[in-house]
Amino acid sequence: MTKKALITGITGQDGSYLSGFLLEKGYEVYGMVRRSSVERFERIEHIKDRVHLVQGDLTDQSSLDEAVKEIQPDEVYNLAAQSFVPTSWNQPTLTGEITGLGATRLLEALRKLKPDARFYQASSSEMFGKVREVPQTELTPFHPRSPYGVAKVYAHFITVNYRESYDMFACSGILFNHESPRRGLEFVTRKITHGVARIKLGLANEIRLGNLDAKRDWGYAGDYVEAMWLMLQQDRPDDYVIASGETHSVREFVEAAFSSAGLDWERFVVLDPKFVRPAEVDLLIGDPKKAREKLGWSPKVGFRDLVKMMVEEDIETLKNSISLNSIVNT
Ligand code: NAP
Ligand code: G4F
Repeated sequence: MTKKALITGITGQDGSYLSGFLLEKGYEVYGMVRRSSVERFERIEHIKDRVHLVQGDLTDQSSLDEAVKEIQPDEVYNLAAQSFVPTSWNQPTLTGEITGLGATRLLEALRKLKPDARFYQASSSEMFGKVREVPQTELTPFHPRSPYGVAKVYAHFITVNYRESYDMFACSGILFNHESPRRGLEFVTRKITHGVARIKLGLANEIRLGNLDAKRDWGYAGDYVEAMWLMLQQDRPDDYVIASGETHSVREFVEAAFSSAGLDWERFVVLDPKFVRPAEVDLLIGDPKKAREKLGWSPKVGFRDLVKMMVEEDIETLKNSISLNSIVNT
């Protein structure tokens, strides 16, 4: 029988890749979307006709109950969140409501209305924050450094708790940073690659950035959604670190992005204290050993190829929109 998957956050980066992946596997895909005065479906435009969109919001229990009751999903992927770390200092309680308590609301809906559904929680390497060991594993203690990280720790442990209290098939994927041409423009990787594309095409002459020394373990989002699915296909629910096992500084990302467009980054990057955070996560590097051994998962796209893919696609997309505009204006 065709399996049904419900994805919260389907309009986000990961939601768009996961829905494409599950459609390829033959799933009937349901995606939760929030009401908005303008539709923001660009990331799922190519599959919009093949997925069922249901209105709902992680801050609203009744919409979650209704969705679960109606759909009766076999698998639920909770990807929705206020996911931008700097915003979590400006909107700490909203971040807690969505990113933290949202997970409990969804788990409650499942406990009451579809307790045998398999549940995936989008946990984050931000939970490690001020890291207690290098590299970070499933057993490394958490020390979050932002309201976002704190909310993710809560959501992580409520997932563990529902597994232990109610015997639910609930898993957390502790995913390290993963990027793609569909990444939001506010995150540093896409801010850089989009900025490089604008500079290359003569549309800008600088990129303003904060801390270039921060190090992240960056992978490709298209690879990481497979790991989410694999977790829900196991005999037992468990938590897994999903990472590349390599770390690079923001400065290295900048150098690689400018050099893949044939540009010298030092002529264009301006340091701006506005983008420095009140508390920084200095170094993230994950150990994906458990995922490799138990899920048979490993990433396919490496750091340099990821940067190149993002720069090339940003240049291509901008070029196309410039020529489209010039046709419209003639
Ligand atoms: P994203 O692009 O920011 O997408 C977030 C999604 O959540 C969007 O679809 C957004 O909808 C939705 N959303 C926000 N508030 C909501 C609410 N109140 N109710 C329902 N939906 C809501 O994030 P992403 O990069 O795809 O990440 C997916 C998940 O993985 C997030 O939980 C993130 O925190 C986590 N994570 C990401 C990474 C990473 O490196 N990307 C690493 C670890 C963990 P709108 O389109 O309407 O805004
Ligand atoms: O790209 P970022 O904003 O991602 P961050 O904070 O690591 O969070 C992302 O990954 C997490 C997984 O670890 C997810 F849970 C979370 O939802 C999100 O997807 O910033 C990366 C680094 C930071 O150290 C930041 O200080 O880049 C540094 N940075 C330097 N200049 C900047 C900038 N970040 C942004 N966004 N903008 C800058 O101008």
